[in-house]
Amino acid sequence: MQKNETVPAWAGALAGLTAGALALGIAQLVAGFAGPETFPVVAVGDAAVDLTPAPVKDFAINTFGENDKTVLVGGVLVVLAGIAAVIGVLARRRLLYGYVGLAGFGVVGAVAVLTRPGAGAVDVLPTVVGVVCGGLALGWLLRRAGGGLAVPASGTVPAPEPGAAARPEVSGAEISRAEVPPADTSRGETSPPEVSEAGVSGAEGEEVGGGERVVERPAVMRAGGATVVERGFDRRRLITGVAGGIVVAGAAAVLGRQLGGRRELDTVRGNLALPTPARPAPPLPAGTDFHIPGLSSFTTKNQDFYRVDTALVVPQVDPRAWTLRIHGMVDKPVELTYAELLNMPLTEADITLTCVSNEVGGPYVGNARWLGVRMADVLRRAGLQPGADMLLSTSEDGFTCGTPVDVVMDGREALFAVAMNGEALPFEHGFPVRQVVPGLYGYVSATKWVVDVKVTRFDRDEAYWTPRGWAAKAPIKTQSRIDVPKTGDSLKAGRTAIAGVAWAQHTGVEAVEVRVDGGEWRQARLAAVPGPDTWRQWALDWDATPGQHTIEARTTDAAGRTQTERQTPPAPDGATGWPAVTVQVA
Ligand SMILES: Nc1nc2c(c(=O)[nH]1)N[C@H]1C(S)=C(S)[C@@H](COP(=O)(O)O)O[C@H]1N2
Ligand SMILES: [Mo]
Repeated sequence: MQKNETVPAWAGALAGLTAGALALGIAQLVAGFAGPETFPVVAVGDAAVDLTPAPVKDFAINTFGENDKTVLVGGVLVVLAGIAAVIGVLARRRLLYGYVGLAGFGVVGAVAVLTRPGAGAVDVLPTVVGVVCGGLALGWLLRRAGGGLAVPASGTVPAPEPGAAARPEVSGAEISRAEVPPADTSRGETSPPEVSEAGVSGAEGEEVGGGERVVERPAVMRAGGATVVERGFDRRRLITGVAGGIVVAGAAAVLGRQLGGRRELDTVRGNLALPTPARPAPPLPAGTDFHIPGLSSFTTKNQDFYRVDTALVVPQVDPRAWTLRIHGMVDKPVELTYAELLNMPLTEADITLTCVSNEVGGPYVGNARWLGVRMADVLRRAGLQPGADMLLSTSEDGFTCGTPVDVVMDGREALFAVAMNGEALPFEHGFPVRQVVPGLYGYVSATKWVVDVKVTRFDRDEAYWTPRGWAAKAPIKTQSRIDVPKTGDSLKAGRTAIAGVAWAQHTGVEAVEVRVDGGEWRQARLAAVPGPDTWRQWALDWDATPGQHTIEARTTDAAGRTQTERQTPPAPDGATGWPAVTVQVA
């Protein structure tokens, strides 16, 4: 069958490259679930390493050193790109050639994956899905570049049928008035179109094999009563298609890498053996928890712990590659690996973390048992210079906290924490290392995924939230929260519990008082606490009488300061006011 190639070679190459990129992107995405070793490029690279004669290998290692893997994968990609371009050029002639080429790709990839140690049949999934998507993309792009278009014999274009599948002859071509340049139609009328019965039957016969034609002059074929005009090369539609394909390929690859990295780090995190602390926390005293239904438990489970950060995707930090750098106004800068950090004496402590954005009565507060190295120990290694008053800590994703030096050095359990409630930090809570400083709001102290601490001065440096309208220094304000009953609850008249939590970190909660409908303040009973750095449960029995009632609470800290009644919003340095709930009693 005669083929007219008007899609230029460069366009075919571009379509081939895009299809190849899409195949790899999708393969990477599927490999994100199936495991990084199932990504065909890696498998081919590994196989190539195994098949390479020793002298060549030695040459590569000597020449490229630690980069030899990168060079190898880069080499595989360059070869793949070249082949993909050739496949695209050939596919202009017959799409089938393109499919055969891509299938060849797939076979090589699949063989490489399957011959890796421990491979199973499902490991070919990334390769297969990738190649299929690449094939679909190739056909779609070449059709876009020069596809057919159905027009009735009169030469006018039918309106699009929404949702209706196009006839096989025009599959892939968009039937729309706007898509037909007026010149095309007139050209089709002035120069008698080629009417080719053979072409029609050929097209039908080749449908499965992908025999779409790409012809130069608009050709008209009669097919099933409709007339098909095949247009010439359409550069704009090719380029937009290529751009779309590249975007999808890139997004799939990035997502796949994210998923894959997460999977691998899950294993690393799960296999970490946490050292026993040099200073273990004593067992919790009896009676830290009243176990009243609806009352926050003394220790917040990791999966229930509030999460606040600026990270759109949770940073994936490999503890094997992690280091912590202490520099700035220090005698000698220090850089610690994860193993070195774990070799230092570890401290365990119960600490309640609070977010400055927490409204009165809000959920952004939680209490956990943290394990970590005292920040003071690490800082003393570096040697703090006089005049330094700020620790500017930076997370792996660039977030920063500014923490007062005197607070961290005053003996409290300010930690570079590695574990939370007996397990390595969850990714969301800063794995592998985060800061926890009792008494300071999270945004000025609790850097997750911390990698760098610059010892500096508040008059020289600014942390992330400071130019955004939040105070540079922000000790946690004494607060209380009523957990039961909740606003809007309907209660039965009679004895009922009013209970909640209260906090005054690093000072301690001395008293919580409760009043109903603005009446007398009554002392709540307080649960036990291990120290001054955690919240404290409180409870009071109340003889509820029918009607609507408002319950308020207020906390007094161990220094005798009662939380203020004055209501202020969270910005710039934490909300104030008494918590209140309103309930109906029947
Ligand atoms: N890297 C990083 N660390 C961060 C933040 C952040 O946005 N990025 N937010 C801080 C804030 S505002 C709070 S309140 C605490 C919350 O810690 P959590 O998510 O573990 O509860 O983390 C702090 N550490
Ligand atoms: Mo926060």
